Parts: sequence; structure tokens; C-alpha cells
Amino acid sequence: MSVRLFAHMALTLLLLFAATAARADDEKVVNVYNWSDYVAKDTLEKFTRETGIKVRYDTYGDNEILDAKLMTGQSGYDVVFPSATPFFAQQIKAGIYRPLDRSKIPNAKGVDGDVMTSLTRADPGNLYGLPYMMSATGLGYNVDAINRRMPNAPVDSWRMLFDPAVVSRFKSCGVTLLDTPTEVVPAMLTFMGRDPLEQTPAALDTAMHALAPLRANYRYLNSDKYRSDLASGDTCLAHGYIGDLVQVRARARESKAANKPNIAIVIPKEGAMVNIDVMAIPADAPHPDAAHAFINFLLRPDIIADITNAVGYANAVNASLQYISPEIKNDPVIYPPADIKARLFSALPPAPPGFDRQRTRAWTKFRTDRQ
Ligand code: SPD
Repeated sequence: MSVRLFAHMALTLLLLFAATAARADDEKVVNVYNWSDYVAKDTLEKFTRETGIKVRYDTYGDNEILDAKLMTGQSGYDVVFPSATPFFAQQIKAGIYRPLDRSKIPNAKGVDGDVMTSLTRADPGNLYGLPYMMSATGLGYNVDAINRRMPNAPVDSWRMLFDPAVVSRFKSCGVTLLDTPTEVVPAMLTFMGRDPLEQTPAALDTAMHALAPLRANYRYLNSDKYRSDLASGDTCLAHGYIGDLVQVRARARESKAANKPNIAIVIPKEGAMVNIDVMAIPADAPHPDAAHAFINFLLRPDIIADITNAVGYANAVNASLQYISPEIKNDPVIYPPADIKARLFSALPPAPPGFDRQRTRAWTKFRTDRQ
């Protein structure tokens, strides 16, 4: 063998080795994009300690933000957490997810069968997602601020947000709405006694017409900021995800402030939407093995119980109940008893063609119209 040929072979081998090593090293990372405040303090650290896989973690506050990133493609994320309907369902149809390899997620066996069945509405055959956390959407309010302004306020009703004679009483202490029509429109339709899941131009028009004159009563529309403002007493009434409101209530209770707010949480008596956020892997995820390992870790009963205890959202792993604190397990807004469950409705199915754009346009106009 000539010296030249030998040198060439050696170089090729070296390059091959370097490429394999880089790939292996690369697999030691998982890029996660999740809702804010949706894991326990030590979840990511524990995962890295046990698996050697480093977690790069980003957060968002709205399905719309995640959707825009995923639909553009090459997000670089390995695990994402969309809400089952309508977002995850639509994204599956767009072909942006990779089927899960269940042999790499043995803990999926522990997921509640009924929850898996209800997920088939979004993910027929349960191919692409596994449930993470579940919650209704409702109201959180500052008990003293509301009582001072309206002693007999209908606190168990959507009237608090949508009845002009009621919500206008709270304008001065700060009322906020979630910044998504997929939550606000169904809530308004429920309040009006209509089918909350109707996605027709007529239903959208009805809801938006009722909302328009109320706009000046809402200090802002945002799906993240309301939590710190309600907890600090800067606002007094918020439309929010129940788990987030549970965190607000805990934060307010722990506050050292002399005038710390007393926060109450309500699932309105007229009915409320409940949704499941799922874990899924984008088709172009750079580290699919690490992604499977991460999902499997999150589904471990003790790990997901720690998360439920920390974030105030219910999970679907039955064996986790033994690790969940009695305070959380028995909280009727987190694990609702049968009478409350009976008034929850599942989230919106995918919208008919063209409707999404129409709804977004109506929402953008509402958001910017301050009157
Ligand atoms: N901080 C976590 C928020 C999770 C909210 N889930 C959204 C459900 C949408 N219907």
C-alpha cells in the first residue's frame, strides 16, 4: 500500500469517527418547547442526571405561537406540547409530526385508557401524541377587591366577564382575557346559552358582536401576564387556565406582602371548556431518540406527580395519584368531582376550511379596538 493511499484511508476513517462522535454527542441533547410554568423546578435537572441528556428548554404562552413555529418547519424542537384540539389535530393533518415509537416509551402503558380514547378525536389511532396535562378554563378573582365593588357579585358565572352591568363594576381593578379566540368565543357562546363548539360565521359573528362593546372593560388580552398581575393584586379578575390560576393562588398565599390578595378560582356554572395538552415529536426533530426518552421520563408516575403537585394541572397517569398531595388531589377545580365534570365540554374540533382565518381576523380587530 502506498503511503499516499494509507494517508487517505486514515483521514477517511478519522473523519468518519469524528462524524459519528459528533452525532452521538448531538443525541445527548433534547430541544423542548413547552408552555411556561409547566414542569416542576427539578424536572429537567433530574432528567439530565438520570440520562446524561442535556435539555434546551424554551417556553410559550399560546397555542398560536407554537403553531406558527411548527407550521414554518425546521423549528429545531424535539418535543412540543400542543393542545389536542383544535391545534394538534390540525397539525397532524398538515403532516408535521413523527409517529411515536411506543417501544421507546414503555411508561405509555400507564396512561388512562379513557383519556387515550378521547385523544383519538384529534389523533386517530393514537399515533402521534401522548397526554401531558389537562385542565378546564375558568375564572380567578381577588375576593376582597370584587366584594368591595359588588358584594353580591355572581362569582360562579361567566356573567363576571361578559355581562356588561357586572364586568363594568370591575374595570377599575383590572379585568383580563386570555388572548385566544379558541377560548374566549366558546366561553361567550356558553354564557349566551348557545352551543360553545359551533364554528360557523353566524356563531362567530354573534359572539364577536357581544364582545365588541365589552372591550373597554378589559385591561388587556394576554395568556401569560395575567398570572403575575392577579397574584400581585395589580388586577382583580382573570379569564385563565385553571392550573395557572392554582399557581396564582399559591403564589399569592405565599407572598409576604401585607395586603396579599386572597384568590378564588371558579369553573363557571354554565359550563367550561376542558383540554388536554399532548407531547409530540415534530417530523424534522433533530434528536428523536432523546425526544422519546424525554417523553418516557415525563410519563413516569413519580415524575408526573411531582409536576402535577407543582403546576396544579391534572395528569392522565393513574399510578401517579399515590404521589399527589391530598390538597391537590382533592381540589375540585383540579380533579373535578362528577357534578362539575358534567358541565365541562371538550375543546373545539378542527375548524372548517377558511373559518380559522375568519376567526383570527375578527380576533385581531377585537384585540386592537379599545373604543
Ligand atoms: N402554563 C401552562 C398553560 C397550559 C395551558 N394549556 C392550554 C389549554 C388550551 N385550551
